[in-house]
Amino acid sequence: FPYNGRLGTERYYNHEEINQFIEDLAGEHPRRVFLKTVGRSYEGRWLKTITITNGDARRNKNVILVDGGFHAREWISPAAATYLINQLVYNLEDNADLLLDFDWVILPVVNPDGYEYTQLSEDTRMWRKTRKPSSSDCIGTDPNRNFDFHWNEEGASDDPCDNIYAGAKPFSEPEALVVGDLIHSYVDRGQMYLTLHSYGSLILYPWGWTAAVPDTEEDLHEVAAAGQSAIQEATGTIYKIGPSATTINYAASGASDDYAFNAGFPISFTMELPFGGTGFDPPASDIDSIVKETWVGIAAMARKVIQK
Ligand code: ING
Ligand code: ZN
Repeated sequence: FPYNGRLGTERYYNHEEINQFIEDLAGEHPRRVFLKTVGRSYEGRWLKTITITNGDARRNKNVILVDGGFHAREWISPAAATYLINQLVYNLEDNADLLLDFDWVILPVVNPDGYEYTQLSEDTRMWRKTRKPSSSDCIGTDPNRNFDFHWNEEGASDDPCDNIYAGAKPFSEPEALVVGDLIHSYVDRGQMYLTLHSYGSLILYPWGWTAAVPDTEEDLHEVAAAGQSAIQEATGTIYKIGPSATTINYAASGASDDYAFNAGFPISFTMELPFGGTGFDPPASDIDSIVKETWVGIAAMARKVIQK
């Protein structure tokens, strides 16, 4: 398949490989691909964004901001981000419209400490959180409960031993703060924020912190529906779409999609990739079909944003 690019879909890659990949891309395409170091994880891993443009040097283009790897065990998420990068860099022909209207900014692994930890052994494979010690013996904070918007109100925990521990304070985790800073630095041009999680085959939009829905729910729904139907047409996979608080069975505050939406991204989604038969650990042989399907949905949503 010609567009799998430098990092293919035959296996999962570690954080260093993914960082090397985006660095190489920027080196090879200096006029249209840009690398930026935006922070460091608790354990000192570099957080780098890749910005992909068509090189037309038009300033102040609209931006789509995408991140993956918030939760350590959700391996398919960085894989989907990697595939999206391959598409936007290598498949200019099919994606010309998506790069005419947007610059794409991607942070493929938000929580590399957790991601690396899950690769150590079977015992650590299901880790979700960051790896920064807390006030107790338990380690880590849920980075998707750590954002400074209705922090720790609903569906988040004060207990450092819980998987949804909100942290000692908003943005206590350097990784979450980096994403918060990215959201602010691109919000003026930001048309869509997309955070990739697994699993559940869902496209979720705000709010997560309350069952109330935003005034602009129709817009959110319309864009999500474009992704949903493109995916169903392509593979038959049925995604559910809706506000996160009522579409999954729990409200949750302090998540990044609510934060981005509140900051001013008019479209903001958490995309929960499919169960894939095994949940958090689809076999490597399933990566290819899942990430291609995901890309179909993302491209359709971006095109719907262009039309609006
Ligand atoms: N699911 C998300 C989580 O952080 C979510 C669901 C999305 C909650 C948006 C709140 C807001 O719990 C996974 N799989 O992590
Ligand atoms: Zn997640």
